Amino acid sequence: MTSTTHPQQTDAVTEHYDAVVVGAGVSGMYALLHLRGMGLSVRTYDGAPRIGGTWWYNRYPGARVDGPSAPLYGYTFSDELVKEWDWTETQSSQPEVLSYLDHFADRFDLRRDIELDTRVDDARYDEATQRWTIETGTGRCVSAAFLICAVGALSTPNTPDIHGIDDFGGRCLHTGHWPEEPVSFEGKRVGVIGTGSSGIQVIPEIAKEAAHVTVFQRTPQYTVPARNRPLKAEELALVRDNWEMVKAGMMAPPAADAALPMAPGNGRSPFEETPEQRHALYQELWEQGTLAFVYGNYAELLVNEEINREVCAFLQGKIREIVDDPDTAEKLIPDHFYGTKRPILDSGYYETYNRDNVTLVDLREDPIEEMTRAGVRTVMGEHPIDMLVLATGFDAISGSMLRLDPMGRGGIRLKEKWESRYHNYLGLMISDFPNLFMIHGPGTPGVLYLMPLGAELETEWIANCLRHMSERGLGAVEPTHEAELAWDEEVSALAEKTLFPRTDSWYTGANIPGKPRHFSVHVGGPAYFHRIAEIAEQGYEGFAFAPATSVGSNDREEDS
Ligand code: NA7
Repeated sequence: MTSTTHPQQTDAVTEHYDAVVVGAGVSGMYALLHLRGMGLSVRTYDGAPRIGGTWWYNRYPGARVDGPSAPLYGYTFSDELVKEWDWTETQSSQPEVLSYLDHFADRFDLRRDIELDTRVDDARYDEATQRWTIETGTGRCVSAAFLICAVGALSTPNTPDIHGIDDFGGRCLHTGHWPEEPVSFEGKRVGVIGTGSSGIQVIPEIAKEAAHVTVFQRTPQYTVPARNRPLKAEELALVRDNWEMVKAGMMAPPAADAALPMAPGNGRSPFEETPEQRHALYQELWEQGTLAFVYGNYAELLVNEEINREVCAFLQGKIREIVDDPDTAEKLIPDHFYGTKRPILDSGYYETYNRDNVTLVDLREDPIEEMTRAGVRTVMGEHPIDMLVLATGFDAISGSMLRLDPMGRGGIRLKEKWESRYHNYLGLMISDFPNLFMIHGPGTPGVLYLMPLGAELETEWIANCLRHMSERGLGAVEPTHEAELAWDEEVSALAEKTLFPRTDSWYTGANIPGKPRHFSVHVGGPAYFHRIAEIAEQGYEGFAFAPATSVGSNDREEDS
């Protein structure tokens, strides 16, 4: 399937592919399957020892899908796959998602084109050959006409710069890079920093085992019961029997005049209901648990301050009701708009603070000064611990692309290009970086949509673009600067209709010191996919294509 060496390329380049995919997680594996299915030669590299991407690395106790779960968190393209994989719980656990991805890789014979333990260290575009040169940490140097970056929106762990952290004498673990072997907390005093989705999932699990848990909280969070339970056979059967309809529902955009462009809400107007009726709805959704608390709520939830504040007050009431100690309860009360940080689902999080072996330190009134050999020193005193768990999240959405830091035309590095803004078009391409495609990059709905389905749809768009080029003898594509600016405005204008940009969160980059504050998620959900299809149908408006140069022409028919 691979082509012969191009004379212009250095001798160091040993193999040539039509496409190199960086990342063997949910997106990268689908890209490999789909592009290979078109007859292209594809190689996939991943630095991890196993496939799965974020589902491999985030193996901490309690890790589960935090969005609409089984069977919606899964690939949709194969009816057989939907029929043969029996999800067992309503909120799939990390081990189950990883097994599913293993099954996917085996069933579609993906492993022969995936190199594991192989991190891509560098990627450079050569304008003369219209090809990318890719170097790996294992000393490989290959070339590809197209570079597909499936590097993950939540894959670059954020490790806080705490003075003395390297001097800590105990074990330090990060939820986003959890060790492969089981970790025992038995008899240990454990410190946990971070109370986002990962912290809220892991803290109750550690508390069941450890001698003591001290939670260091910078920002309190709202969380709603996951109400995880075994999935009933008849529930799975219902989805399978109505799969076409279910799938259509996953892709259907809300009406153009919907309050929230990303989700239809429950179809009721909060302004036509009494406060008692609204409260009854919140209570009903709380009892139901899951993300129904967002998607079954009023569509105004994420756009209207008044409604959002009412929902916050309801949730604050729940915290005060659940947590026995009033001081601890007050420390746990958040003050941001509900849903503008990632909505969290938990299994007994607030209840955990009623245990004798759990203490909460509010870092807003008692900040960390430093780590010592024996623990964490805050302004008010020392907290002795044996182990430290960092549940401090990720340099999200743009972080993994910046870590890859490809070099585009004229030697420009992505870090330079994205210094103050994540310039891109459709979230899929970047000007000055021809033939480089991103999946779940900034500017896509990524983390606010069903990620496996989003990866399928983005890959299919990319594949159609490659087909368009192949049929016309084109060798390079990139967006225009003007199209990028217009896209940035379009994405920002949509976000401005919501409360999202008003909260400091990893969506806005506010969790990483020095990162430009920029809400870079497309909040249109399914509408985004209709928009990018429309642009393709209109002849790829906003993209500039170049004919294939003779030296760079990699003539896919000949290569394949
Ligand atoms: P998150 O949601 O970014 O949470 C990280 C937490 O760590 C959050 O509470 C942060 O507080 C806290 N944090 C980060 N840096 C520090 C420092 N320096 N000191 C104290 N506390 C800190 O990451 P998760 O891994 O929980 O979840 C990420 C997504 O992955 C999740 O939404 C799922 O979709 C999967 P902050 O709020 O920034 O003040």
